[in-house]
Amino acid sequence: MIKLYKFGAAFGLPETGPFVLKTMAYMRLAGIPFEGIVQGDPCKAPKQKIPYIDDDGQEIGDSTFIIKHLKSKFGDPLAEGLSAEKLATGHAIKVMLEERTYWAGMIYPRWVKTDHHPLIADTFFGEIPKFLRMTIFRSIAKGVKKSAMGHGIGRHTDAEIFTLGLDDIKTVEALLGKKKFMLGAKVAEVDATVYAFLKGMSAEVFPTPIQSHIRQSKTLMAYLTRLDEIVLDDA
Ligand SMILES: N[C@@H](CCC(=O)N[C@@H](CS)C(=O)NCC(=O)O)C(=O)O
Repeated sequence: MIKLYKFGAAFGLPETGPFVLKTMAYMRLAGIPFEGIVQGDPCKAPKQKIPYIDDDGQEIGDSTFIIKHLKSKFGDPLAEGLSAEKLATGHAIKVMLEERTYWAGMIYPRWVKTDHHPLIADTFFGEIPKFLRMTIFRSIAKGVKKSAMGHGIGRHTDAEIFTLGLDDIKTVEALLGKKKFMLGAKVAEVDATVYAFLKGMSAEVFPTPIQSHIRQSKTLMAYLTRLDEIVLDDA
């Protein structure tokens, strides 16, 4: 059975890593069995990022390349019946959420802003003695802040960052409209990404303008409930 290496549940979420939750969601939506293993040390991962999988001794890192591997092995049932235009729409939504909204809605409020540092440090580095924990955590957070500057998101003001993130979330909300799933009545690959990122950004313990928009949106919350029913169990 495929092993999926993940961070694990925390912050009231079934999984803290949005790219892990995306991969878990994809496998559930596509009906691919897997075993989830809590192993959140990026140093052990082939690309030094979580998630990665072990498929019969072959290690593959990066959620997008994992999904490409799964599609080449098991086929692509989630694309059946979808036009090239629909699939392209799904791709554009996926890239927006993974490459921009992630930085505005998750990396910036959790790692660049300092409000939640003690909670994150205690959650991820609880095994480090308390007197050392915040020092080690701050040096990791400094590296993440540098990445946010490199990405570009870290160069904007707080208000600008949340404006960018809200633009993205409102785009997802408008594209979903009254449909059951992002591309229509049938669940598609893009729903794995949309589900994972909306779920992560809606976490109660990390209040942001983006979080409050998601939580107040009947459309988005009903969508999350629909996906929860398919995606969640005890993996
Ligand atoms: N493009 C990667 C992104 C994965 C990613 O950014 N993982 C983060 C956690 S959300 C990580 O492992 N960070 C640890 C690090 O950078 O050291 C994917 O799609 O899997």
